[in-house]
Amino acid sequence: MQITPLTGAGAEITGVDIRALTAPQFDAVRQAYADHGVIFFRDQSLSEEDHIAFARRFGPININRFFLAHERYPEIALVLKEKEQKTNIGGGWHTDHSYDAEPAMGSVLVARQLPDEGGDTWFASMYTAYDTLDADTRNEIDSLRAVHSAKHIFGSQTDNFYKANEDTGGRIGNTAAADVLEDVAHPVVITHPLSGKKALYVNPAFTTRIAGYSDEASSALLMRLYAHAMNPDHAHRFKWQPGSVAFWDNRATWHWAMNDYHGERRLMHRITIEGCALN
Ligand SMILES: O=C(O)CCC(=O)C(=O)O
Ligand SMILES: [Fe+2]
Repeated sequence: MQITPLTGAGAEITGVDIRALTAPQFDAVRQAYADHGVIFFRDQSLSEEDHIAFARRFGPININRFFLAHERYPEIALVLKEKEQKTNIGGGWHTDHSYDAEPAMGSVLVARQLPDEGGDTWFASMYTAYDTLDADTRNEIDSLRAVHSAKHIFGSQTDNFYKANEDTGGRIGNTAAADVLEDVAHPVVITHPLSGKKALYVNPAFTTRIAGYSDEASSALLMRLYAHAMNPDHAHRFKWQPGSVAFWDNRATWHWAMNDYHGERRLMHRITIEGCALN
């Protein structure tokens, strides 16, 4: 088994069948995941059961409240864009689940049907984003907290790339679940629960404000942090192939699913693993 760091973010793990990881291989995979924030595998052949079994080795599975589920396996959420649909899921920089008090650890995404060209996913390292901030900004944000919400993204009153309208074909199964979610606050800089490294933990989709700042100061700081975190030097563009698997950590990375394959169908199976409160 070989672990190769990639440009920008993440690492590729080769020479391994993730259906049959030995205990030492599993430990090495988990360490690579903690160190790099996202890991990629190629040429895997996972059935739905294999996918579930791999995810379960990392923790309990989070059943998604908003996305459509696989018809036989409720643990698997469908990340689907049909031929005739124009918007996709995740088409902007974000990290999943920051609107929860205990945000999910991450997701294992398996490619099931890919367009001939396009449909890549970008991942950005929030370890690198934090480490490369100037010292004054790091000092300013080290003790701040930010508020996160899902209402404006998944709720019934939204109008954005996730919306369950005729175009998205009701991909978001349950907007009412988002309407009743309480907003939560997390530190702007977290100590990552697996690696112990510091990571920037705000994101353009779900973070609504810096706690205790005026609207103006809050937007100014968030815009500055986002502009820095979006630097392509901190990101890796992953090109999917049949058999590709990506496993990202929501606390150490952002991701962005490109929407450049209109007229073709793309189907991914996603399993999300529970996380913990962040400090
Ligand atoms: O389709 C993808 O590549 C990722 C979509 C996304 O944002 C997610 O599954 O959380
Ligand atoms: Fe996502």
